[in-house]
Amino acid sequence: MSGFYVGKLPRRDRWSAAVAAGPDDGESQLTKRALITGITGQDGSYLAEHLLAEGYEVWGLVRGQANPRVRRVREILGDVRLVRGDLLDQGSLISAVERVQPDEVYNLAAISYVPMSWQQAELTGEVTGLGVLRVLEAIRVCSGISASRSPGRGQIRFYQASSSEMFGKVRESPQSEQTPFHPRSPYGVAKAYGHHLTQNYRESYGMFAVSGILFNHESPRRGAEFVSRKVSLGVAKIKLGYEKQVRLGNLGASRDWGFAGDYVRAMHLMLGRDEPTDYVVGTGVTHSVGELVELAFDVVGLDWRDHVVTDAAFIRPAEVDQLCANPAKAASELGWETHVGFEELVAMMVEADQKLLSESGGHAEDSFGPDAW
Ligand code: NDP
Ligand code: GDR
Repeated sequence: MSGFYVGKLPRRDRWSAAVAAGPDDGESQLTKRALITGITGQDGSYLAEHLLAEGYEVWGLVRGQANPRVRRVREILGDVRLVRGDLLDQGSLISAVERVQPDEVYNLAAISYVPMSWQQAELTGEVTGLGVLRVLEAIRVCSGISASRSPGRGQIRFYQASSSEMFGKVRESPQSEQTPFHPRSPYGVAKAYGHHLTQNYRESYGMFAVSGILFNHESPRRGAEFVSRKVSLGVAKIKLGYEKQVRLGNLGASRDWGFAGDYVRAMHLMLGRDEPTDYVVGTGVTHSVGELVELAFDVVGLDWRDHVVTDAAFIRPAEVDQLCANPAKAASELGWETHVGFEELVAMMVEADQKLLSESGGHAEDSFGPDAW
């Protein structure tokens, strides 16, 4: 199927026409439409799969003239439609929202690799921070919302991908929706801006705009620069004889790690609530990087001490030492829970990378290389 398959009327007019046609032909019969920024990333792929399974029509925003990751999106997500746009370009976002006429917008796009945010701090501020403003403005302008004109029924609902990195040097543990922020990287600072701005658009304009404060979540689709995937790829390469060692930074840092497939369900649940509000999403259990490493080598029957080298090049200018979620609000109000535990997640990733490398002769297509900083 190609193009617009629900006719040429603008979205709001289609809703009016459906309501006018009577209760049997009303809103409930319209397929919901979601626009996802960051469709080529880990979460974009899992969220798109989830929404397609829920019966949504899913559109993904893709940047660039010939984005090489589009091929992977097409392989995993054949039914997703794509629209061009860039979080650096306000006009492109307005055009994308006008074209798609979404019911829901999920803003997952970001420069998301924390070390890169020190190397390209200004770009991180532009994409991860101001990009949120541009997406909110696109929705506001396309919806005709202003200080004197509130959104009506059927307004576009907005999800912002906030992060536990905002807690940074944590003031309390575990961290809840009430815990103050103390970000430790330009990335964390940019996310805090996007978080506050989302709240501000909710309060200023009455928009249905919410943030999910998500803790680390991983999968076999995780980028190779993040520690979980760097370790699972490293272990698989060592087991298969392609490498002898993996070089890592701070093994003492602790994170609350979960499975990405579980976390995208929470995003969708947040936009289905009657009232917009923010949620912390995590497991409530924390593990050190060292524990992750030991477990991953255990999966293939190797001793991590024979293969792991610590390298100062991977130590960050300022570290987030420990994160642990208090997901009580998400559990009680959204009914959200995890299905995949930490040990199962690590085994899943190591096994997936062994399969990937075995089938590709040692080449991991989406890898930036385990040494990439
Ligand atoms: P990824 O790094 O896998 O994906 C990031 C996405 O952002 C990619 O699709 C990338 O597209 C897109 N992007 C980057 N720059 C731009 C731009 N200028 N315009 C449009 N798109 C752009 O991230 P994840 O899937 O892991 O995370 C999704 C979101 O959730 C991010 O915002 C991240 O910061 C946040 N988050 C993630 C957590 C996690 O543990 N995974 C935890 C908490 C928050 P391209 O392919 O073109 O580069
Ligand atoms: P994080 O994830 O910074 O928490 O951000 P990452 O996996 O990069 O690091 C987690 C912890 O591992 C330590 N570490 C290493 N990290 C990397 N990448 N490479 C190494 O070699 C290495 N050695 C030790 C780090 O110091 C850190 O303490 C992720 C991203 O997805 C963000 O976008 C998201 O917002 C947060 O999770 C929640």
